Amino acid sequence: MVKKILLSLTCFIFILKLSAQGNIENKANENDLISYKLPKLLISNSGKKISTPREWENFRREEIYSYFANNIYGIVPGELNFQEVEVLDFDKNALGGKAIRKQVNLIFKKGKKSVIMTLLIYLPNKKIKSPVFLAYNFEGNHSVNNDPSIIIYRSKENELTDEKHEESRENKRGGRESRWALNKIIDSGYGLVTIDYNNVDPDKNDFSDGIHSLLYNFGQIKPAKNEWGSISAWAWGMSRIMDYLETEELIDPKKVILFGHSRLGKTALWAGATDLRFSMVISNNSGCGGAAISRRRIGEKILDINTNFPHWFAKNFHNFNENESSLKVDQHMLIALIAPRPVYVASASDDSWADPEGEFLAAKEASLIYNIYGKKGIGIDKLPSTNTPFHGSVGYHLREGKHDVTDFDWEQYIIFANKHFR
Ligand code: GTR
Repeated sequence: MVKKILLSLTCFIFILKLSAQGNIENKANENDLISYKLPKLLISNSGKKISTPREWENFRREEIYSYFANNIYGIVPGELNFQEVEVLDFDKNALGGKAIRKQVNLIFKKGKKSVIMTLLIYLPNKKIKSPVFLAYNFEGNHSVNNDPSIIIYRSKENELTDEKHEESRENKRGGRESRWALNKIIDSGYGLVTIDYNNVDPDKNDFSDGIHSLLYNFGQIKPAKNEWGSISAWAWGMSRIMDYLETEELIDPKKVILFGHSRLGKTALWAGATDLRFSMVISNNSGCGGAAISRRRIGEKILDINTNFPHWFAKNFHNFNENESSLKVDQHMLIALIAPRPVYVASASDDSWADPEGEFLAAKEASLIYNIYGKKGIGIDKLPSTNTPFHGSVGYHLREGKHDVTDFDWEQYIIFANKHFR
């Protein structure tokens, strides 16, 4: 008994000590003794206090960005632009006449290697430049809609022409329609630009294929420890698509909204942090390595993600397996890199693997930067109840249900985009 009391007393004193340490102190979980201290957004590495957009942009932003680039996602070790654009299809009478459909190949070449990115574009059938959502899809362009004219992409390794494979590819046509709300998007005056993320870098632990191999130095077979993993490669791909969108007369390049779900939500955040041309970023259920605070260690942890997906991040990120507290950043700082552009973080109530509360807290902490710009960030302090969206410069909602993208999510993104663009 005396032992028990002594033990509880020691734990109590331990928690008190931790709470006295800093101002951004959070407890991960009611029943959890693990406390953590977030690195401070507004104090530079040399201890300087940041209070103006200029101070933020001139050095604090850069030191945070470069830390993420070298230690988490990996730097892109060179430059490569597409050499050719091949228009595969242009139809002014798509989706029953209300949309224009365009399909385009962006062709990248280096030595004997090449990568082809096949874009599927739907735009409202209007004579104005449309704002667009730019988003990767998981299972091929033809999974996004049932439209029989969507070209099925065949990668070189996957060039199986036998009937069985043809049939299985056909079966996926429209298979992911429920995640895309395409009619809502078009009816609200937005376009959708999408591409299978495997086109840029196949999602497997193999660095001999995809875009990585086009930027190797002589004799190199895998990225160096601070160089790009797959997420960084996918983010790079979004920027190259943006290069093309800037030349597309039917699209307003000042209104390109990045959207991504899950691993692609992580990608959207990193792409938005890297490339300032994207005017808005939406991350849906992005979780660990996306919007969720790593130090909470709730749901998926750095060790889990680096074990299950060893190719997603830079090799340097593996140094932080079971070692989150030695990171000089946490994911609220990734969201902050997008400021002052509007950013949306969305969670789902049953998606505990992605740690909804951790996603919310990161969005809340990132709001400090928006305040410096004279903008309202998220505007709330506590995780809201389900299906109650908040649309400041930082948007947030906790949708009821599982890890997914639903019509409810898209309705919020369209309202959010309308609010900031119109
Ligand atoms: C999960 C993974 C998450 C998330 C998700 C996805 O298995 O643990 O980090 O990215 O996959 O992309 O579907």
